[in-house]
Amino acid sequence: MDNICCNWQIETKGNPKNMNYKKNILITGGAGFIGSHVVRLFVNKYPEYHIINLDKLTYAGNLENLKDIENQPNYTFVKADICDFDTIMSMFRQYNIDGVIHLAAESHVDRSIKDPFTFAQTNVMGTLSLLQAAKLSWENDFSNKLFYNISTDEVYGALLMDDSFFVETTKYDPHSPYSASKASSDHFIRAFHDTYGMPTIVTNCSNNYGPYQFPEKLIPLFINNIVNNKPLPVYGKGENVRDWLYVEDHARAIDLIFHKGKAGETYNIGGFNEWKNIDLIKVIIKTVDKLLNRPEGTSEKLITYVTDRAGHDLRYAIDSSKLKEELGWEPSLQFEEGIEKTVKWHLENQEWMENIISGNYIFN
Ligand code: NAD
Ligand code: TDX
Repeated sequence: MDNICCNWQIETKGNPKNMNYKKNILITGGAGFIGSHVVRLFVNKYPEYHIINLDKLTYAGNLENLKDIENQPNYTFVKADICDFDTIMSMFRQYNIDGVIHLAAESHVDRSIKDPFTFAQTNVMGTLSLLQAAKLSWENDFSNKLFYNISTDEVYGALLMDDSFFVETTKYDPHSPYSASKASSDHFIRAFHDTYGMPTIVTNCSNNYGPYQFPEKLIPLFINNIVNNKPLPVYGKGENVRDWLYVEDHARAIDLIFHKGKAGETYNIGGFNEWKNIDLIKVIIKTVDKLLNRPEGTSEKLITYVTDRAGHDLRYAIDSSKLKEELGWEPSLQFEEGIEKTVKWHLENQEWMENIISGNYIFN
């Protein structure tokens, strides 16, 4: 297969020791929000594994997210594009990869509405490039191998305002270019399982929040705007419902599923934690005002209703009973606790946000 897109100069950082690691795990998108939590968890918890974090460092990739583990001996960073098939092939060979946890993606719905092409390129063609490289490197001997794709609840479409949930068998019905591209990548994962027998797992998770989330997403954007007394752009009437999960709970689920999940299966991940946007925004306002010693309700005046997102899905709600019943996973944090932790982290790490806003965060 020819390179799907341009050649990418491979740059590595870290300590690729020639040790006999028990597993060599490729984590893609590890410099992003969720990926950085997954990399941190695996590097710290499994010194017997070599963790190779492959990331292109798009606007959303930030190596500051991983400062605390970058010098660990079992960690290697590789700057590369998942669409660059030749580079990915040589990575698989060089590091003898036996497990993939694939998070690299274009992840923001609003950007997908403006630029769907990039989403198809990275999320569909990039995933295919990784799958094909894994298949060829593993030479159709898939014993002790796993390709694990991190997906989203948005592939299932939108729910009504009733008591329905997305379950693992819900038919895919994506509406945004983002969710269409993620649905397509999930289909390719399952096609490689069904056609070639590759051991694959797909998990579909609800909205994540927590430290290191890029401030284009609702929660970090609004925390930063409240701190700086800037308007809070609420799409439509603020009536849309999202189901929120603290990012470290997602990372714990990924760890569990990577080790105990069954190949060929799909697992939904979510905390049964639905919030109407406007109610969630009021919780954020209350928490930031409290922690900044402002009188309660001070920042409510910042709420500004703006034109709705095109094709805005009304409601998402994940039923994660399968994961609880089969593997025993449950979220550890109550929502108010998670929001308070997230706001505190932002107040204590304002430099992280300032570096993003000033553009000083890009790796070079
Ligand atoms: P993010 O945008 O914060 O991070 C994405 C990372 O992928 C960045 O580090 C970026 O540099 C990297 N990347 C992008 N294009 C690349 C390419 N071509 N080659 C290599 N690296 C590339 O995203 P996130 O919110 O951390 O989401 C991670 C994954 O989890 C995505 O697949 C997303 O669809 C999925 N997901 C996210 C959520 C959520 O609420 N954020 C929920 C469910 C599933
Ligand atoms: O400024 C805003 N105003 C607003 O009202 C923004 C950025 C968002 N919103 C609304 C849109 C959504 O209903 O808030 C809700 C959450 O929006 P986002 O943070 O953009 O998340 P969402 O579109 O729900 O998608 C997220 O969760 C699922 C992630 O970005 C995806 O990567 C993940 O798959």
